[in-house]
Amino acid sequence: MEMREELKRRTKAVEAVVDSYLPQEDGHQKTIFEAMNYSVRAGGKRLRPMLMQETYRLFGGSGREIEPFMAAIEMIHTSSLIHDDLPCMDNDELRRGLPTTWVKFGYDMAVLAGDALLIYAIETAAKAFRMGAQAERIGRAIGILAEKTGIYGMIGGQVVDVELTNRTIPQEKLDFIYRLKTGALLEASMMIGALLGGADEPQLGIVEQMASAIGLAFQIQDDILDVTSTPQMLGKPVLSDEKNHKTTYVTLVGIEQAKADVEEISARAIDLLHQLPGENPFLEGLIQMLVTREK
Ligand code: GRG
Repeated sequence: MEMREELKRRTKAVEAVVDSYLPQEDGHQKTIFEAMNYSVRAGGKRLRPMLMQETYRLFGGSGREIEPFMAAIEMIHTSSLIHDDLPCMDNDELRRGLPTTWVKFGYDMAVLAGDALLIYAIETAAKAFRMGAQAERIGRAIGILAEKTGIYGMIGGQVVDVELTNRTIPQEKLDFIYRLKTGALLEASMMIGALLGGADEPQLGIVEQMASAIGLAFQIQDDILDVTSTPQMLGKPVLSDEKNHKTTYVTLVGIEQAKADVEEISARAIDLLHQLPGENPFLEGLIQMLVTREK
């Protein structure tokens, strides 16, 4: 399989699914629809819905009830990016090569667009109840989505990250931030794919550990790229961690050790993948590509 070509093809297919769940841009509240759609359609790797769908396929899933969840996870991810870019957080003006939502629509509308996407994601995921006979699994998947997004997941991680800005963070706290802020949504993506694909409890546990390792390797690679890449390549400013006086994995252990750790952690993720039944060579290739990515 030519991974790059296949990745392009599957990214397009995932994008079509996500797009089909976005709101129509009419009515008195049209501005919020425009801000939501602008932010989701700005591009991005569509990694979370893709990991969700591929994990679903790994467990033999072949229905359509996964699709509203694919859209929902991308909406939640986008809502977090909108809020992360705000002047009160990272104060970034460029994201995915385009003006950030607050630059384009104003601070007030960007706050609302983030809020709107967050709750519209749940409204969207609930549409799965009308599509499949797995009501119990769908209910549980919505629970996972909320938990991994909220105070015990991404938002919890962001809170510690914001609180510790301008301070030196010990490794143990940095691991906590990465596990929650970045890892939790990847865990939700892969766990929901596994759950709706038919995984049992022990398998779900392995998927959670695998996704957590992918999240950690992914975030460390993000730190590496912030130092080694270019704005053209990333579609956002580089050296933003330094600008924001942030402790990162790279500032703690140095660039060479960070690169070695990415390799080791991603090998652990692949080992866990091999413990699961079924085969999905594309998923394996995707995990490899993610952690060696250049953007
Ligand atoms: C409103 C739900 C909500 C949350 C607010 C701001 C915040 C709390 C959380 C920030 C979480 C965050 C931005 C974590 C960083 C995760 C990360 C590495 C993002 C980049 O992901 P990519 O590379 O981006 O997948 P693309 O653009 O490809 O989609």
